[in-house]
Amino acid sequence: MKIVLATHNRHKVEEIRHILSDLPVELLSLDNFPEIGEIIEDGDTLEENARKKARTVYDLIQKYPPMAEKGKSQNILSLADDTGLEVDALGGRPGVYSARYSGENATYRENNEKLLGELGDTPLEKRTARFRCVISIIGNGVDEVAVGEVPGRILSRERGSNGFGYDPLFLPDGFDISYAEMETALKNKLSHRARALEEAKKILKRLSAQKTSSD
Ligand code: ITT
Repeated sequence: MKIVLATHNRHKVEEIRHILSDLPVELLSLDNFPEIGEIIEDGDTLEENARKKARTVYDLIQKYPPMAEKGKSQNILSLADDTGLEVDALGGRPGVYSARYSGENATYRENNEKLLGELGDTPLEKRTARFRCVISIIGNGVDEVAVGEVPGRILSRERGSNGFGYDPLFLPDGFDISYAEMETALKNKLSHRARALEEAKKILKRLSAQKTSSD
């Protein structure tokens, strides 16, 4: 079975590759399909966006010459995630708008600065938040969703330089280091994406068993 990771975010590709490395599947990324450009994420929910990304990529690769040969695309799935940071003191924002919180094409730094500004001097105990990751898996007759969440708090200054996005501001519950202060292997073990991918793995194992029994 082949799985195309429907994301242009190289940090995500690395995380997902690492976490799925024990599955007997071939992982392809959008680097294998250079014609596929940015996909507009205009859904109202993380699930809508994840499904749109996975569906768009799945439909486009059907037309891609090597895949369009009869039968080749039967064995392929597309997997996308959409992730949001939900901050309780901000009524759940930025949530589905996490990528463009401070405007279209915002940098990670600009988004983090906006978050710090909006939270102002809110005390740490009231800076509760969660990362929520929704994964969509689309294939021939397949449309599945897996979800993973990690609760935590938003720090009052950036800490650490690993990871990406809001990692330097996120203190997961049960830890006194931010996501960005963690070794990659630790973040990959406990993150929202890791949790969603564990669920996704169960789905992929079930699909692969069904496929084998119908071959
Ligand atoms: P794709 O849509 O191409 O997959 P993206 O970077 O747009 O990549 P999302 O829409 O899923 O990713 O994520 C929205 C934003 O949430 C993203 O720009 C980051 O700022 C942040 N984000 C996502 N996953 C994160 C993580 O593991 N750690 C920190 N921030 C994250």
